[in-house]
Amino acid sequence: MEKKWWHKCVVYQIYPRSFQDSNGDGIGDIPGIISRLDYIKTLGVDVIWLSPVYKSPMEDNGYDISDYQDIDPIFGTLHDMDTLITEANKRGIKIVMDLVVNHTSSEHPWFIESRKSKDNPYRDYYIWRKEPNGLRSVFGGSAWTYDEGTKEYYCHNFAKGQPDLNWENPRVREEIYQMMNWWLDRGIGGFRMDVIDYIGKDIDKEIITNGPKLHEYLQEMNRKTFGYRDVLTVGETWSATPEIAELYSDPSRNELSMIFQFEHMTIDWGKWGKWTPKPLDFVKLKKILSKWQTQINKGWNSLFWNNHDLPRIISRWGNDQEYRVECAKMFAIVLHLLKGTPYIYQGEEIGMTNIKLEKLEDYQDVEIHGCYKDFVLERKVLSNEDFMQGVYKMGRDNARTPMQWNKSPNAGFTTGKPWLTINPNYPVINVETALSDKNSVFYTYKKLIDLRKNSDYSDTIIYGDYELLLENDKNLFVYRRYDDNYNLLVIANFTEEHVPIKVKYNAEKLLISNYPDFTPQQHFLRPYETVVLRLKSK
Ligand code: TEU
Ligand code: CA
Repeated sequence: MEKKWWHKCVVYQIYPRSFQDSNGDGIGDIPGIISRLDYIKTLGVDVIWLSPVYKSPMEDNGYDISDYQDIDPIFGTLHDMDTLITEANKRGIKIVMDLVVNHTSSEHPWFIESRKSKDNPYRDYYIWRKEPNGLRSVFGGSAWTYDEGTKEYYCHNFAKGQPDLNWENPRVREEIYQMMNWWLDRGIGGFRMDVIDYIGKDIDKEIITNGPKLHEYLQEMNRKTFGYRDVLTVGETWSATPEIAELYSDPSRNELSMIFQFEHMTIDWGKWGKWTPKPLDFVKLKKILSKWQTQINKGWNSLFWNNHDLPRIISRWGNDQEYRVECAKMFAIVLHLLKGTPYIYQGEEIGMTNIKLEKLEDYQDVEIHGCYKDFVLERKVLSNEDFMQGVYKMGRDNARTPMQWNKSPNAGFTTGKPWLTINPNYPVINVETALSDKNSVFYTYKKLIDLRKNSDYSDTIIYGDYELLLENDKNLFVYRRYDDNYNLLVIANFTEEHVPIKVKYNAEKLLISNYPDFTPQQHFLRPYETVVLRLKSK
């Protein structure tokens, strides 16, 4: 495999609204991010994936874009954006922008024109039909909204304010490629591509993801924009399988660098999806992660537990109270020793947790409110109580509470009223405390990044082979990473019980662990105890 810089890098995701406010309006912004670049540099990451900062009415916090080539005043100016790119690059950090081109905001000039009349030149930039079909929106309700003006329905797979673009229209594709090149010329390091598996949709056949023209469009996009630049491109593809992942990321196909697959992130979804979560099937989780480790041969994997749409993993599948630090380190070690590019979501590196807000109104997420209306009020398939249990456990706002910087009021995030409640545990869980504690979660992440990038084991971690051990064990996740030089063994206790170590090994060296006093002679692992050992090579 030809080596690429993004094989070796580690990415840090920033949700700008919740990262650092600089002007006291309670909303994070670009100058705030710039003021925190040295902190991010300390962690050792190479890339920042920046969730959208473009002009937007903020129905979906920026994933509803009304001007792709301007920055929303709430986040700052284009000059601020150029400064962020420059300042980050000075620190050896590339800025990857969020490309949201399955849909625009309904306030985008293209849509304002499109809805004016059926013969408007922009009519076919979107998907209009005389009658709706049965498609439903991810955010609840029908995926069709009637427009009085021209007496037709337009399609939106997300909020009403997020009309789907018609990718079959070559003019739409050309406009998007032009915009992408405009950003690439500004010096960004690549794109994260929002629901990119949707752009090949065949709406009349109700084929939404993995549509017939998807890979044709991606190869055209590659050819006309980033293909001849050495940048990182990662597609968000909830529908991907390993086979499909190879189609996206096999370099010979000239599509993307890698994708986010979500098979491990939907394993606990119940009858009504994430709103009815079921207990984690740990053996199944290990099988899924192992499948993604062994079935991507030509292409490339991403690795993540968290992002701005997912609940905090230590609250979801760990113990975010008594064993918060141990399990946060366990999730980090287990993920970062796998093969693929690791992504760290803001706050994950200090063990931030979910939050339980009192009332539905306290939540801001358009998905929570849209699905509540659909599941509880309209279709009545879930009770208020059952739905709220789903929100507490799985709602996206769990990941969107403001970054916790220090013990000062509002966790140092803002001097104003925060747009979303700050987790009351910020006096204990915050960056300042983490940086002053050598045993904090932060330093485990820093050490893992250093191990991946700058140690004797880098090639083994990045390119080595993978083998799952004890695959049916209900408590232990045990796997090997090996090549001609090293044989590394990862043993993780995924439970809060003391469990016997059922694997024989002859350790030469302990690389990293989440307890200060692990000894190869011990026969038990303590709650969430995780170690990485260098074994005597075969
Ligand atoms: O998310 C895609 C998406 O469908 C998620 O919202 C996810 O499926 C859902 O939360 C699971 O219940 C992308 C962005 O990451 C998300 O923030 C946007 O809201 C969405 O697309 C629309 O742009
Ligand atoms: Ca602000």
